[in-house]
Amino acid sequence: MKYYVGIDLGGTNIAVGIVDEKGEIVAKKSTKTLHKRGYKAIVEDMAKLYFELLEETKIDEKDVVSAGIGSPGSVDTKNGVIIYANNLDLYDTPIAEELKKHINKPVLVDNDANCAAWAEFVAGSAKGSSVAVIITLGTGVGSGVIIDGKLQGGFNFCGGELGHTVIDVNGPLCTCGRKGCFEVYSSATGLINMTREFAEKDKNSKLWDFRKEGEFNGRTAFLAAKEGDETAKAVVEKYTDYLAVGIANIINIFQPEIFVIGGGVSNEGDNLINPLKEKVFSQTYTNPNVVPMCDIVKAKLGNDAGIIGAALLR
Ligand code: BMX
Ligand code: ZN
Repeated sequence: MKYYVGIDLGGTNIAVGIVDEKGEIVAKKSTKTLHKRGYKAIVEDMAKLYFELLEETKIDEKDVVSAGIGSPGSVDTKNGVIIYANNLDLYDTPIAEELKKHINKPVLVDNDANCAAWAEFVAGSAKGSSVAVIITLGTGVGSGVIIDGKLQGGFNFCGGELGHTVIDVNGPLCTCGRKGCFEVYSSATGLINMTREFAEKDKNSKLWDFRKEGEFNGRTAFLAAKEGDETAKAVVEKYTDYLAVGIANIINIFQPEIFVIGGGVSNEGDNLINPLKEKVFSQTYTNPNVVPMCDIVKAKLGNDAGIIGAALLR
């Protein structure tokens, strides 16, 4: 059996996993990113976790073929360099070269959402499709576009950032500098902001009561809506409306065979996806009664997609 190392470099955690030929995680470990310490210390921790995993699984290092890293931001996949990841303070960072100093294997690097998309394409919900789009609803809205078996990054590796297409020109400022990006509304962060905004205006609502230790999270509105709270239902409705606009825009551009939704918010499952589908298909340029249309589905690999996709990068 051959093995591959997958590393998911996030704003909060670094997760390292050993993945087998079938795309299944054999073992994984994580530690805090603490990005202020710089990339060399971060990479040292990646290697440390890898060697601990080898030890624990008794996998022979000779059977490990390659390693892959998924990072937020723009990645020069040809040279294994993080061009720009503002949330990690990384610019022009030769991360593949650095990891190779510790792990003497080929190291590939790609954007985090591209890795998740690749995992879904190779071993998850988008398996076998000709054109697939995957979005992740997490801290941001990440995305990966796969056409004829290839991730699309544009000529300068910075393409396919669907989270930074504008939905409202007068909307709130996005971290990318534009106003009203898809990410501002449809990320888990956007959902939490929306939840807080509605709840603060209606402190008699269940939505307000459903705070956990004074905080809202990505589940609060959905949970309170299930209990029949009108303010919470309004949040879910507004959130789904914006999400549907963003998805319909993407479908109009790519007409993917399959559209996969991942990231924390996708855990709502049918509760989110069924009403969403209705809203999306009422807006796409054509509809399922005229031509075959893509299906919109939940990501299959959940949180592990980042590790699996990074491990399976080729
Ligand atoms: C942002 C952008 C994307 C990333 C996405 C999801 C940066 C640093 N990040 O849109 O490259 O894929 O967030 O990131 O520019 P996550 O943190 O939600 O996984
Ligand atoms: Zn943006």
